[in-house]
Amino acid sequence: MISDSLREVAAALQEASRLLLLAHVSPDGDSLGSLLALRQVLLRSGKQVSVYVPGGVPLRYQFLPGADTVLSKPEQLPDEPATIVVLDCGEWERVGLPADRFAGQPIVNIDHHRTSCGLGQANYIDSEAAATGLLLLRLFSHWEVALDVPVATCLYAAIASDTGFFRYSNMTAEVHLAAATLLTAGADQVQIYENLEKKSFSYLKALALVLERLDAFADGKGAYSYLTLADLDSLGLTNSESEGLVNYPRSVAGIQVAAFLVEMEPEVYKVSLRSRAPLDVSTLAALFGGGGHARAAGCTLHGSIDDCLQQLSEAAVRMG
Ligand SMILES: [Mn+2]
Repeated sequence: MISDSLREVAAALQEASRLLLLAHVSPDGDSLGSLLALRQVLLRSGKQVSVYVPGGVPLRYQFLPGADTVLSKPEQLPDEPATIVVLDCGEWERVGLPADRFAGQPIVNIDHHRTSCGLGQANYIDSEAAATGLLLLRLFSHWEVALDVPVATCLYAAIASDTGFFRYSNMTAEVHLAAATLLTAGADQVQIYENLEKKSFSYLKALALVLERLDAFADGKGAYSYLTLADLDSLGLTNSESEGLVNYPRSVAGIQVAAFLVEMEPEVYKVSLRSRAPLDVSTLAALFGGGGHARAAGCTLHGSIDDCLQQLSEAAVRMG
């Protein structure tokens, strides 16, 4: 069954001849796999397609077909008006470009974040879906796209990333069926796994520090760790490479909430939140202007690390 919103998005994309695909800052496997899968499919139907990822594609995603074509600096963005497609993201603040830059241009939004309300004139938002890659697979099957190895690789990487390789609580039968479809189309699961799991020397050094700092917060209800700008500097790590470190506090037995804080600018921390039921971290993140899913969300906090932790602790305790 095809929803009306999927039909509308499909029509808006078909009408467009020039498109600019965008996702969110600190790109993850779902956003990059989705961008590059959609790029391939649109190119095949003769459209002009640009993909923009602020700061470029992190090393472990560079194997994705088309990763070398991604624009990484705002000055590289094409001047001609285009249909703007925002994937895996529902807020302009997370896109990393001012919304008014695209005033008057058609906007299409495809996302699975619970806090998304639709940035575009055509929006396909399904907060129950495990990954944006899964939404694209639905779109491609509506279009009866013949999946080839590059598209299957990008979508498999997207879905594998957002499900922790098919282990998280967002897993469903549809996701397993999608994985089977993509493997049948030629996605190489071993190659994808090895690339996505690649770690740099500096990442592992950062992990050592993160584990050393691991501690409890919110009266023992939560576990956290953090990295400061000084740490990133001395380790030679970019803040986007710290993605995934929240899984260590998350794995502590008996906690309900996990937080990982990374300092983006002096006294500005990006906070990744994870939870086990019943605590809903999208509600916790929303208290600080952030958003996400019940089990995974994020926000930004201002102040010293101690200030930020205190704000989080108090809010988490209040949530009962
Ligand atoms: Mn996603």
